[in-house]
Amino acid sequence: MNVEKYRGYGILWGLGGAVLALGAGCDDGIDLANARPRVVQVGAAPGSENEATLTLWVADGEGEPVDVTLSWVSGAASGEVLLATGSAPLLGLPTELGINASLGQEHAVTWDLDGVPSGAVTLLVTVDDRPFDDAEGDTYRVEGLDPRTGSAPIAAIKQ
Ligand SMILES: [Ca+2]
Repeated sequence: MNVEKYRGYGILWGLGGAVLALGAGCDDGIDLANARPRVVQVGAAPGSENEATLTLWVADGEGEPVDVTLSWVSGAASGEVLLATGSAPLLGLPTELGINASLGQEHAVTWDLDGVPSGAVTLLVTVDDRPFDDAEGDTYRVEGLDPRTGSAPIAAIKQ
């Protein structure tokens, strides 16, 4: 239900932005454009047994809700990031509160580390603000994150 609620807010924000952009476009020919969402940085902290808390800072120029897809790579091994039971979701993350903050809005999820080798991994983070833009989301790399010992926030680099 919360996802639907946030999407509703996002549509309202989006409409407001579109009206403003149209107004500007009449005078100076600026095209309507959707600012693509981005993940700014990701940190990790050890949690309860075989779990970690992942903290993601997500930004979108229009404050639209953002769907996040997470996977990990460790040497030749890789997999999807599995969310632990009871974790916050990765779909429809609100970004309105971070619209004027350089880091965007902070979100935390709980990662079930079953099957993830010990040591540092590379996280691949795809962020998508569909349905506001039909294009595929952008993917960012976060290198050297250790979910078991914890990592201070690491800057995400666009692929
Ligand atoms: Ca956007």
